[in-house]
This record gives sequence, structure tokens and C-alpha cells, in this order.
Amino acid sequence: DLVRIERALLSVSDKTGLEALAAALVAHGIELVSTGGTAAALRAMGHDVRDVAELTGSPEMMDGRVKTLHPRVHGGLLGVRGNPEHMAAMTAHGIAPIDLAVINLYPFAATVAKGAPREDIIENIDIGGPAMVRSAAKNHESVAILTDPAQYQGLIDALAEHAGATPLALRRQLAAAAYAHTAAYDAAVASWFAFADQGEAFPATLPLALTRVETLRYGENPHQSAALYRPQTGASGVAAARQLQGKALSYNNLNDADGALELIAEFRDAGPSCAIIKHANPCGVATGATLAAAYEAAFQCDPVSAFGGIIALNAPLDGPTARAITEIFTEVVIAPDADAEAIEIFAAKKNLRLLLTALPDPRRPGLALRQIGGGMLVQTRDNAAVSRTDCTVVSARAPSDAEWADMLFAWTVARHVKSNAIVYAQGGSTAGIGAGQMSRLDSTRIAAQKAQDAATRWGWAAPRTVGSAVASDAFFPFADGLLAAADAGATAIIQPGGSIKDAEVIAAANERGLAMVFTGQRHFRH
Ligand code: 93A
Repeated sequence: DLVRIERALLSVSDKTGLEALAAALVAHGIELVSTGGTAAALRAMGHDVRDVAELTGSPEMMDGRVKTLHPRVHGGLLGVRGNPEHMAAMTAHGIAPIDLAVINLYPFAATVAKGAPREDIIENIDIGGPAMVRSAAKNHESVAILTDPAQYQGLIDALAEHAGATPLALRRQLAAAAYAHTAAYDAAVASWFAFADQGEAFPATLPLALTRVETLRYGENPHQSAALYRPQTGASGVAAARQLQGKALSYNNLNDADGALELIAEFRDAGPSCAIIKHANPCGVATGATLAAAYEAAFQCDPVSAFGGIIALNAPLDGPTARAITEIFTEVVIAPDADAEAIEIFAAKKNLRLLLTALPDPRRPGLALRQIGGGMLVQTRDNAAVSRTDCTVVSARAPSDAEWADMLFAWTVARHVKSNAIVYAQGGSTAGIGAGQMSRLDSTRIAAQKAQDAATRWGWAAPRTVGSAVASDAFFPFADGLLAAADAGATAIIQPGGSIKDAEVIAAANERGLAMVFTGQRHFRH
């Protein structure tokens, strides 16, 4: 299964690594054939190269749109060696076998990413390159195909080991990579057409071009395996964060860090803020005069859950905050940046991962995908927000300014809590969070219980739910949840409204002297 390489066709936009590869090919006496730019680069390195135009007897034409689309190229790549008919056709039409193709494609994604005009983007759709990649890969029984400079060294080593030949196992592996490469390339093109050019929210076929970043130690559980993928360009968020220290991130770390970053991004324009996440739900969120104060306030909300949590910050991690964080065990800290003092403090905690990445725009558009049995559910991401002016006061008593601030803070956090979500907040900090219950009443009670636990733990005279505002991610279907919040000491309620029992719920609020506003917007999150 060894095939000796006699002739190689090189046509590469990215000339990285070309020099070492060409030198190895020439050293094995391999003939080089190339397209214009690649041939020029090889000649500049001092190599003899045949122009593809000479091989085809047809010049490169139409601004290079047609240069390798020719039977002498595709016949040389596709002809089955040892098949008498194929060999006869090759002889009859002057087709010489090509045993190695080195192709990398016009930089389509990079052209889109740099904001090039439409004509440039279209011109960077490579046609001849993918055709050759697919021809060579199909004929991997005889032909080797390289599509990425990262593969060059493997081929150089194989040629050295096998006296200028390639083994079948390598050719098969390269063929698999080649089709993955053209599939991702076409997905990027299709994606640009669908989303950018045609402005479609939901194209008939979903073009996904995701590249594996790394395999992870394991998945959600140790018996599951897992990997991280991200788009080829425009990578942002947790998948593109820079890890400064700590052991490798796990699947759950990445999932929680994502939730933490999305939540803290809501506080981009607020003062120093901190969110602590556990099992994809916040267990404490706060703003403060300093970042360390914000962390302390967030931690106080539910110190038991915060143990082993994921912390997101909206400002560069500083020394005092780093010192406070290292007092307990934390899995991951994610922040826009970190100063030298903080980095030094963290360095002593070998297992603590520190991730740095810019805060994303919480209002950005995008799609959210979820796998279900046999398919995918796709929706636009929940990028909505409400301000004071979007809300309608429905209670007899209007909220005070402090209550407005607490309500909007609680509402912002509630949108990042799994439904049914109930969040009590006071003075720029969560007082109690109830997440993921099947009954809204249970979430309301659990959040109040957490606040009571915190008060007991810290020796406070009363839980911070007393005098708080409470947010509910969806309407109260009955008055019972609202009454439970009132019993816990909440004085203001923010919720979407829209229940057929709204009148009953409003009457209960008025009876207990609560201020209540409707947002008109629901934020389920599952
Ligand atoms: O415009 S093309 O789609 N038409 C072709 O026939 C063709 N053949 C190779 N682009 C084509 N290529 C691409 O040219 C290769 O995929 C490679 O990216 C690039 C190399 O051109 P040069 O050697 O002139 O730099």
C-alpha cells in the first residue's frame, strides 16, 4: 500500500511551510507542478517548477477563475492506477498521473472577517481548489492530499521513512481531513450567503462550519467523552477565551463559564460587578463600590453554593478581589483582564483556571441551537432587555426609585436563571435565587429560604429579602407565589403579567401594599 510520489501539484494561497515541504519533495526527486503564484514562490526558492498552464496546454484565464479545471489536472488526480481503461484514457489524452496534491483554498472566511466588499468576497470563493481537493481525496488509494500546512511535517516524515512513498493509512487519514475541509469551506460560503447576503434568519439548510478546538477530558459526566468546537472565524466568548493558568477546562466548566460571562455582560456599563455560577445557575450576583466588594456581596448571597463555583467579573481582576476569591475553592474565574498582582496571587492556586476575554454585547443578535431527538431546535437568542420606561405600573402604589433599581437588577439576573426563576434583590445585590423548579411557588419559597440561610450564616438580624424587590421570569399564575414573596418581606414585584388571573394577583399586591410592574416580556430559560 505504499505509493511512490513522482509528481506533485501545489496550489496554495497560504504559503506557510511551503519552503520546507518543497525542499523535501525535491530531495526525493519529485516533479513540481504549480499555479501562477505558487510557481513564482517556488521559483523564488530556487526550485524547478512546471506551470500548470504548460501541463494543460491552456492558459490561466478569467482572472484565474479557470486555471486547474482541466482533464489533464483532474484526470491526473482521478485516474485509477492499474485500471486498464483509465490508464489507456490517460495515455490517449496525454494525462500524467499526479500522486500528491498540496492545496489550500482562497481565504474566504478571512475575507469576510476583514469586512471586504461583496465583489472581493465572491472572488474569494475557490472553485478549482476544492475540486482538486475532492478529486485527490476520492482517489486516495493512489493520491495523497494536503490541505493544511499543519499536515506538511507528517508527510515529510512519511517520505523520509518510506523512500519518497506514502502509506495507505496516511492517505486515508488525509482524505478524511480533506473532505472535512471542503465541507467546512462550503458551509462558510453557504452561511455567508444565507445570513449576511440574503439576511435569512432561518435558512432552508442550516450551514454550520465548526472546527474542533480541542477534545475535553470528559463530558458532562466522566463516562461521556466530549470536545469543544467553534466557528473558523469571528470566534468570541468563552470558546475563544485565553486561559492564563490552571488545569484543562472541563465540559461543565465551559458551560458554566459561558453562563457566567453572558450574565456579567449585562453589567457591562454598570460599576464593578460579579456573578457566581453553579450548575449553570447564578447563586450570587452583585455590584459594589469596588470589585472586591462586589465579589463579597455576591458571595454572601449563597456561600454554600458558591463553593467550587465559576466567577465572572465585568472589570479587570485586581489584587484585593483575587485575594478574596482564593479564600475558598473556586473552579474558574473569567474576566476581561487581570493585573499583575492578581496574576501573582492566583499563581499559587495551581488548579484555579483564569480565563480572559472581552465581554460580549448582550444585545447582539444570533441563533441559539438545542439538540432534540432526531433534530435541532433553532431560535433567535434571547437578547431582549427592559428599561423602566418599558414597564407598566399596575399596583395602586408606585415603586420608589430604590425599588425600581432593585426590580430592574433582579429582572436582569432572573433572565439568566433557569425557569421557573425567582430572584430577590436589594441594594445592587441578589438576596435569594430560586431556580429550575416546576412550580413558581416552590422557586419563590426556595429563594426566600436561601436568603434566610444566608442571614443565619452571617448573623444578620433579618434576611435580605426584607425590603427587597422580587423578579419572576414569567407571570404568577395565581396569587400564592406573590403572597409567599410578600411573606418573605419583598415590597416590590417585577413580572411579565398576562395571566388570566392578573386581576387577582394585582388585588393581592394592593392588599399587601406591594408595588408591582409588568414588563410585558417573558424570559423562560430551560
Ligand atoms: O479561481 S479558482 O477557483 N480556479 C481554479 O481553476 C483554481 N485552481 C487553483 N482558484 C483556483 N485555485 C486556487 O488558487 C487554489 O485553491 C489556491 O488557493 C490558489 C493558488 O493560486 P496561486 O498559485 O496563483 O497563488
